[in-house]
Amino acid sequence: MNKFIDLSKEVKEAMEERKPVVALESTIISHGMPYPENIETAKTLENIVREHGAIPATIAIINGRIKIGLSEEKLEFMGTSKEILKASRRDLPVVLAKGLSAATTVSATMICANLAGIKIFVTGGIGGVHRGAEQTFDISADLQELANTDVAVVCAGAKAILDLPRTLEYLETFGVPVVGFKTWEFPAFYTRESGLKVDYKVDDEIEAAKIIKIKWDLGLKGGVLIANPIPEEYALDKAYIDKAIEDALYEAEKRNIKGKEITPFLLDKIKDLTQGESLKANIELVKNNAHVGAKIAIELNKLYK
Ligand code: PSU
Ligand code: MN
Repeated sequence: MNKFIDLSKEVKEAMEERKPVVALESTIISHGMPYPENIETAKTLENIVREHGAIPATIAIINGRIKIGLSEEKLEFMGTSKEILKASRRDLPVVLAKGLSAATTVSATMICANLAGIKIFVTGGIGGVHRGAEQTFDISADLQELANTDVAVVCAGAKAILDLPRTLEYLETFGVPVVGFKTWEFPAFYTRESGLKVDYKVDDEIEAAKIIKIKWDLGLKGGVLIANPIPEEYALDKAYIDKAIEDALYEAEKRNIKGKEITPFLLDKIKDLTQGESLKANIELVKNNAHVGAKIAIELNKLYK
């Protein structure tokens, strides 16, 4: 194992026994949700993965060490400490060298998962091309990671805080398959619809696993994005959430929020503007992704045996 990584006992045993393992990110815990919902959700996700017979591996950096599999105490730390940075690819070496603690974004989680040999990663939404990127150049490092790192990501699409058409164009350019899970529409996180089509729909986890395996068997580097829409009963009304997003974006611009602060700022603002409804939807969609991700991990594991 890579010398910067500490595996939890549960994850270490799972890797040794070649059991299916599912990576989970920590930015959602430290910067994506308020306390205590963040920690409750993190624990629930782990349990969902276990119920299906896979092993959860929540990833974070604590005191300069990459931790794969977090104890309850460490989850608590990630969910409450004010000292936690937000680390994507560019931050990793600095955070390790300085012995700091950081939550890992989709990008950094993919890197760490790949180092540990974990192939499936469940999150809520990925970062993407921000609205106005033609001016700001703000394009999430998540997209380059999907282009380069061999980890499949299960998400509920991307939020309409982003420029979704350009996000999909970017993924196409960099050869990332975007596959709708039981849908032809690219989901927009809080809603099942975005008005944008995906190129392919899969009907079950077996088909998703096959696509992932064949991509790597062909020697094509990079990820596969499995877009799994929020369950109907938890989806928010599109007009309602779009308005909250517009208002949050306006507020961010007024306050000149930029760079890595913008995504957490918008998430928090949208939560306030919707009186917590967006948070509820967020929790339910990640749980749904955990169900699907665990089953894909199990199917992929079978294909490698
Ligand atoms: N989208 C969410 N919740 C999140 C994030 C995205 O709904 O917590 C986090 C993820 O960790 C993602 C990161 O990788 O934000 C993207 O940040 P940026 O836009 O700065 O690249
Ligand atoms: Mn950015």
